[in-house]
Amino acid sequence: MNQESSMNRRDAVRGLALGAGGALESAGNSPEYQQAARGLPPLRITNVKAILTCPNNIRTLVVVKVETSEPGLYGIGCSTGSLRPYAVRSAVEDYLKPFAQNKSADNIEDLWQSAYVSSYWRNGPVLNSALSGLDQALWDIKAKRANMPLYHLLGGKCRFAVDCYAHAGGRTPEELEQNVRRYMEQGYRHVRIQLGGYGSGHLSRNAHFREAGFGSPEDEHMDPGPYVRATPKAFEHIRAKCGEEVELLHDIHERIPPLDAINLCKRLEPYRPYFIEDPFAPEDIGYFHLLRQQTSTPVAMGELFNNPHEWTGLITGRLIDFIRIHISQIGGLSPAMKVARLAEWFNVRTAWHGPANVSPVGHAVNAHIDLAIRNFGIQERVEFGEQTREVFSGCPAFRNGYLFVNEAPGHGVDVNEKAAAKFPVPRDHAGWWRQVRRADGTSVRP
Ligand code: GCO
Ligand code: MG
Repeated sequence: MNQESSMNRRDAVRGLALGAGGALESAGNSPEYQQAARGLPPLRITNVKAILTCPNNIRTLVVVKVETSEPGLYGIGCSTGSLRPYAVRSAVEDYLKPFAQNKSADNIEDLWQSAYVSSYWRNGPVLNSALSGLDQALWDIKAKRANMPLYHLLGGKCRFAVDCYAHAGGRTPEELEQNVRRYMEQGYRHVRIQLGGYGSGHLSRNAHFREAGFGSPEDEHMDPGPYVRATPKAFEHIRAKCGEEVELLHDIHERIPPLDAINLCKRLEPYRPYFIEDPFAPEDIGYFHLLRQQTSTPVAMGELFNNPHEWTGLITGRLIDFIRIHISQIGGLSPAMKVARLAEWFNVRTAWHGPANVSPVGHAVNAHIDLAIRNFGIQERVEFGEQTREVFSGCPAFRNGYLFVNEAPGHGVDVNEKAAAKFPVPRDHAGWWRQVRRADGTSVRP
């Protein structure tokens, strides 16, 4: 805390007390007085803006900067995830900004609750992402004011660092093995294994829809049979070659019919996966109780969830083992902490979604929560490319398979707006998510 701001605080207390004509009791009723008396002058939100950037040509990252009435005091929040960056920008600048401007930056929960219902219709990916930017920025500001790293405000550390899993891929079991070994040599104890891309589309033959001119030429092809036959063989190979110690994870990515997913989870049980992710589409969560009756393979779910109705039943019914929520998709840190606390009572662990379409700000927030909650499970991680680190300073660092947060006050990550502008959103950004089809052209989720 610098001298100037502590003087501001003293002046604020004095000014408020004097302004009330010395009648401290009546001044003491006002929230401004109560804050000033604690040593914190009232803080107002003065500006809310969305920053879009695409470093390393990965996914468009959207972060929100919230400026305050204290000169130089601002916070940054992550609004990345939705593949609709311009819609998120509009939600931030056309709706959240006028809503939040001039309101108190102090009462995060109250602001979250009122912003959440300010659109009446709620819980969609675009509005939730925008809200997350505001929410995380306000937590950043609060931790900066407290002069503490964010995890301290969440209760302090439950562990010294955050254990992570890396993504290994390979078109053949042998290629996959090489990549698993590479991560094991770097110290990773948890590795996700995928034979090729999600659903191993390279194993599917005869994309008849293409010959028939059905769909778009860039559509991908994937049939369940080759994938569900090859995946247990890949697990068998990796277990045989890489040993029993490494924990193996896998993402079905909702690409196969529910009963195929249940059978696959049963067939993978002998290889002791750490978790199998997204066996079903969010639309099919009713299948989880059937899966539970069939196999003890641990399951992870939730990266697409937006609405509390999607996760409360799965957690309280003990139908999943890891909750994979993409934190900006549910509206930020405030709701994520509630999910984590609910899950703790049911012994469901967290595995927050952490792919390339989470900004470094979002990765830092994930990690601060991971440090502070007892029921943390594992964290998905990505490399931050050189351009990403040019735009975002203070990115979390990886060592020996662990992630370490920056210990600066707040979540520790800042954005350089000039550098962000150097990497504009490419024109073909909408085409990043390709449609997958079965041989006959039927569309596959997602
Ligand atoms: C994961 C995810 C991602 C998503 C991506 C969609 O578990 O990491 O499934 O890879 O596919 O975030 O844009
Ligand atoms: Mg996934």
